[in-house]
Amino acid sequence: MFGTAREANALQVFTTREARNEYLNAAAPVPEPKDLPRNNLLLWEHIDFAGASLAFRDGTNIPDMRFVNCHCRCQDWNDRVSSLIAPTGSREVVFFADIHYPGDEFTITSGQSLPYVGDFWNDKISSIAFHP
Ligand SMILES: [Ca+2]
Repeated sequence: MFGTAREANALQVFTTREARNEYLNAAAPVPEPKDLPRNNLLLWEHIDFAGASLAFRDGTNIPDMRFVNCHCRCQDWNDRVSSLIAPTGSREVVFFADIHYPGDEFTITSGQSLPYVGDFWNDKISSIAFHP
């Protein structure tokens, strides 16, 4: 698809897929959702902060994502999260692949946002803990 006649009118021509992706990521970063409480941990079920979402107060450990209280209803968020934003506090947030904090884990720093948690972690988070 690269180097075709159609690209004669293109504003930008790329010789490799990597170069194109790098340009697109720099030119049009995924906008973060606005007007959200940034002192909360925010989770979404789809990439790019789309679909159903959850907000947790900074410091709220979640030992079992199968049972999340939301608007007085228990929801199953196990193996469901695809994008997230860490609260802008001083804590690190640790995500675990299994309930009650065992298994694989990854840590993000305060205020960090992930439009996509990546292929390995997509639909995999089962518990969440805040570093003191
Ligand atoms: Ca899991």
